[in-house]
Amino acid sequence: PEMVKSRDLLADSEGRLSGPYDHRPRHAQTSASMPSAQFKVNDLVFLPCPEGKAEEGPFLSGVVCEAPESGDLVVKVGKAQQRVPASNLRRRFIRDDGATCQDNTALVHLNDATILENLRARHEADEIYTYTASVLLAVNPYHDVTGLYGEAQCARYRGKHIGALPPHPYAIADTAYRALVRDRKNQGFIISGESGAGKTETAKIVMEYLGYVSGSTNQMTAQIQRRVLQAQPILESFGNAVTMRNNNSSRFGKYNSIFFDEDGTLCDASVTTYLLESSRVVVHAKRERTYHCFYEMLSGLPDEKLKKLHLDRAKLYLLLANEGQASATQEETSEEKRFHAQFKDLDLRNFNRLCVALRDVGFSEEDIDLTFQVLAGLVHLGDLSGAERDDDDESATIQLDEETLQKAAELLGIDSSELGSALRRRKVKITRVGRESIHEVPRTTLQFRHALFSLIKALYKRLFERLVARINGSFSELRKPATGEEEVERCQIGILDIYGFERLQRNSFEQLCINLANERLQQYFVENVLTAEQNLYRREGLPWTGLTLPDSTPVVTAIACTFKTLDEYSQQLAKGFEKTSDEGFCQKTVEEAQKDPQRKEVLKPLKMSNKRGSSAGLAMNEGFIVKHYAGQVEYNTKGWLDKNNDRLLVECEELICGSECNFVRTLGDDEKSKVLFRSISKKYSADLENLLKTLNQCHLHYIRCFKPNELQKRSIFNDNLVLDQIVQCGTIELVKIMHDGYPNRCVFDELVSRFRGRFPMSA
Ligand code: AD9
Ligand code: MG
Repeated sequence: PEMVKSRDLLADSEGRLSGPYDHRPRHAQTSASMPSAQFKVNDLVFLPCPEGKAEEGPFLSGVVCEAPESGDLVVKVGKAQQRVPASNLRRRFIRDDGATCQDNTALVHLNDATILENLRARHEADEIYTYTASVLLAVNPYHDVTGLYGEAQCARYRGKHIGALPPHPYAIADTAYRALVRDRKNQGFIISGESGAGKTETAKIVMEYLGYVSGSTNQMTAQIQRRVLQAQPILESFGNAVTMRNNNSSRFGKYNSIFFDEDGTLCDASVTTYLLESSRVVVHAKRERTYHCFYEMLSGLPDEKLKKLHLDRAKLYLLLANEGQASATQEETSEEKRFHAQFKDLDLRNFNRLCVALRDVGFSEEDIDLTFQVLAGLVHLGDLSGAERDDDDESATIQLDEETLQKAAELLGIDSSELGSALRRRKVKITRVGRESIHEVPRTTLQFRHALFSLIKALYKRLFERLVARINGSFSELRKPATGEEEVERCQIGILDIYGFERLQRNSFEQLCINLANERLQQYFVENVLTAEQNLYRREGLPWTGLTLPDSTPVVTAIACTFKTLDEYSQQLAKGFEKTSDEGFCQKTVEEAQKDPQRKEVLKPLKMSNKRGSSAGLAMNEGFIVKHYAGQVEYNTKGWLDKNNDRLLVECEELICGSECNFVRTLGDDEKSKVLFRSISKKYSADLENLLKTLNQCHLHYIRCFKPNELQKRSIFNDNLVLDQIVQCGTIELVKIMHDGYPNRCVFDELVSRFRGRFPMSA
């Protein structure tokens, strides 16, 4: 009856939305001035939970008992009564049949509390999907919801209008597919949400539907379809890992493109990946793991193959254990083993899944063996990492375990003495009286570990890239041979599944890159959905007060400037300038940012919380703070100058390029020009801009994933956690614009021709 048009949203009386950086208490932030006269006795309301009781959730529900003309209202919450200013209240509505809303914009009272209540009730009933106008919200169920997916469901959704059936990614995928066939326009899916929210699963669900709907009309399409789906487990084995927040966390971004010819038949596919977190291969936090493939290999390879690779199923290899295992106590080691034991069965299952997938994508048995051989080589290399030397004795070299060295060298096809000497000594150019000579100097323990880790990281990263290239090659080898005629015009549906926003205990270069991507996508969403919608209203001369939307530009600029400074410093380090340091880079970044009025608002020096340093124990020149749309993150800049350089130490590169094993040799980077520095941040930023350019040519569909709890458990819905995600991702603004806006639109000429003569027209 009384459709309250989202006046009670985040916006204040002038339609201004509180920005994402506003850290006032949430109830102040989300309140709207609403005269108390608007409430009547017996109205159902939500009120903010009092400070200090946050664990009960952000809102309490109550009933208005007294509603005076002016002044506070009296609200009954449970048995108690309390006085509350009207501006703190949100309206609540319970339908007689208790039904939830499939589309948030249809809620009778539209505010953060009712959206939350709707999502919660739907999650409880395993109705995990909810629309918000054209955007699909998905709350991770953390269990397999029976009957939700599969061919029978695909068939149900085929050709139906959005809204005809319960919300589902199939429905959006069907809309996208039909639009592609009808309009011959590229379509894109942006799937976002924080780590563990369900992006990767949702991306697979979308791809499953697209495979289904585009038919397996002939053997080629059926095979491409299978390869698209089978590429996913391969990428997950090599690019996903157990983290604190998600047991299957993607540590790279990916954009899957599926191509269709004129009649909508699947005809090709490709996958682009972004910045694999290569540091995870050599270090990972406690209660986390390195990439799945290592554990899967150890669980799944038959005994005789393991023996050939000199691997022992029961051994806790250093690369597979958390940092510090080299010097761990027995107790720590058994705790670590217990932690790993819980994944044994899953690893075994996934090993088999991986092997099937590799074969399906066209890997020969030899290719598969070689892949595991390289992985095993890395495991043995990793076991050298505990080696040390007497750093007081300048002529001493690292004490490497010969047997381990041999195993690693053999598997990688490298001469073991060459491997040993590259790890033990570095080459130094010395110029004396105009003459240059190369000397070999023993590496310190620190330098040795750096050389070893860079070698392992580079090999793994290139192996991953090689797999991606092979997967892409496997699509093109299926394509019809060119007939000499012009290539048929084809359109694509792209599916973006990128790592979610991250705020860890310790945030490094990788997190800044990940968060930049999220920042850019959020900006894109604001510009292309929210701003575009408002601009349209203005252009059409519709009455619309407008909302002030969050603006990511200052953060994006601040990060771009940070990367520029980082490049300068990384370059200097690569050239061997003694004085270049991570600290110097950090200091310069902060100083530069403080000179710019906009940047200084979003990039700040660390706050010293005590004498020892910042909250993470860092000194001033060891990090900085960035205020992202999704919250404030403290970055630790240790090691960034090196992390930003894609070039491997010359000595190590020579080893790879000189390998006797063909496969390993092709992982070498024999760039003849002796450039010492190749910027990772520059490549990443360029990749990101290219991605956005591609997206720009697509009609976009958004799916927002939500994580209901931090425990990765079913049936738990943490209101505070979900509300934070709703607020951060701009859902509130979206709902407001879509709800107050004009959902049905039609071109003027069409309107006239459709309705001409039906209504008496004046003038
Ligand atoms: V990360 O940014 O890569 O760390 P994602 O990709 O957002 O993250 P993911 O898709 O990996 O999260 O989901 C995490 C886990 O939630 C999965 O491993 C499943 O166990 C669970 N999940 C997610 N979506 C569904 C679903 N639709 N049905 C059942 C699901 N389980
Ligand atoms: Mg993922």
